[in-house]
Amino acid sequence: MGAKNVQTARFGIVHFGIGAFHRAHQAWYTDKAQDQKQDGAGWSIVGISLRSATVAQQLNPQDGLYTVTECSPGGRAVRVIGSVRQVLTASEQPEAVAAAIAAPETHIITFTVTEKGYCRTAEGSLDPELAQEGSIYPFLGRGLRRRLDAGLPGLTLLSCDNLAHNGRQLENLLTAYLRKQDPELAEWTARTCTFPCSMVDRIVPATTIADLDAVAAAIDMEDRGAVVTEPFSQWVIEDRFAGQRPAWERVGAELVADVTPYETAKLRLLNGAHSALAYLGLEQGHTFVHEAVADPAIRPVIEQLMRDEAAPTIPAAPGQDLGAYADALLHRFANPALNHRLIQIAMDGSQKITQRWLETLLESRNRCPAILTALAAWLRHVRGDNTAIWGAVDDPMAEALALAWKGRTSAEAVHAILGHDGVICGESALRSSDAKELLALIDAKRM
Ligand code: CS2
Repeated sequence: MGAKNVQTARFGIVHFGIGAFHRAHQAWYTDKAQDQKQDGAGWSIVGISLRSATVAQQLNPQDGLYTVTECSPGGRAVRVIGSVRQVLTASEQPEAVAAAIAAPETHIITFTVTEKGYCRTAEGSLDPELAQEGSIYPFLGRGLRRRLDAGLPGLTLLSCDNLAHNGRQLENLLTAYLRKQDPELAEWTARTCTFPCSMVDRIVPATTIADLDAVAAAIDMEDRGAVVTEPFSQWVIEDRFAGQRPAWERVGAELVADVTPYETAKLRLLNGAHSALAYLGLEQGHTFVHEAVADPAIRPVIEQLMRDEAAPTIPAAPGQDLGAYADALLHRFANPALNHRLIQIAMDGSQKITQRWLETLLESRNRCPAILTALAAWLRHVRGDNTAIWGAVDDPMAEALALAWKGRTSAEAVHAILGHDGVICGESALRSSDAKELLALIDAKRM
């Protein structure tokens, strides 16, 4: 790995949430853009983990270098990535995080902090209880305040999480935080920073010991920061940058005026199908996505969800073929070389199902039996039906969801979870006809 030519960076990106996804996606694009560069401008990333020091311990001793392995039935392709300069652990190095944001060479802050990292209420506004020390907001507030004081320009804050209108959400949430903490900074941020929306796509299973062993055998050295992924990758970015950016479009990223059709299709078809595969698949005893999608009892539900229920709610962009998109997704899900665990996708369902299923249900003019079948499986999952085999429910709302089921009938629980004042619902409460159909499905436990 030492052979990779790491440039002295003149332009910086600060990234919050340097997990496997970022390393296989934005850092991979940035590395490829570096290899293509014609202008001599070097870009590098300071990665930040909010709490855990694990990634810092993996990558810093390797000078930030690590491998991305693309797995397909045809074999494995390994690439060394040299775009990450350093990893900081925010809880231990708050001063270094503020300094990275305030560095004159920093132009962009990117985010993959997962849905729950945005600290939202069920209605989608900032939850002041959650947006405390340790969340992204105080770190952003301190770093941006230093830029203002130093007379430096604003930044592009680019959300790369699976949220609808992710840039707008980040903008609204950060603005709400800053208005309370530092109104002058809120005004400066609104005037000088931009918050583009983006659609990110690449399936990145959590790295296993077997993956690390396979990489070590392939490159003849240990790589503690290795990530594995599929060959496919997509990144569609709203072209709204406050300053400079890497030439990501030279290596496959698409810069567009409006991300909405791509983002909505990805959330409702890919992620919607993924969550359905997770809850239906776990109930059937499957471990991996490729097993669940091959199950003749599950596959028709997935096809119906994507083609008949989600796709008709999406006004496609010119040239966007949603039928072909669904075909391609089924092919990607079937990749047997990936070993993508259903339990990984089942995590944090309370933060995911609104944009993956409930918005389709609300916007659809037709019945959506496949989504309701998946929703019934999720409700059984959070009731605890799968815990004997798959362990405790991993969700920030797990306790509230279990409580909503406790001593209640299915009808009462559905109301407590998905009604107007429900645990997760807010604006996207179920229509009464859907609620009725859902109830029958919960208790029938069949597909
Ligand atoms: C998955 C996503 O874990 C999940 O919830 O649906 O991480 C999915 O693999 C990515 O969005 C694919 O781009």
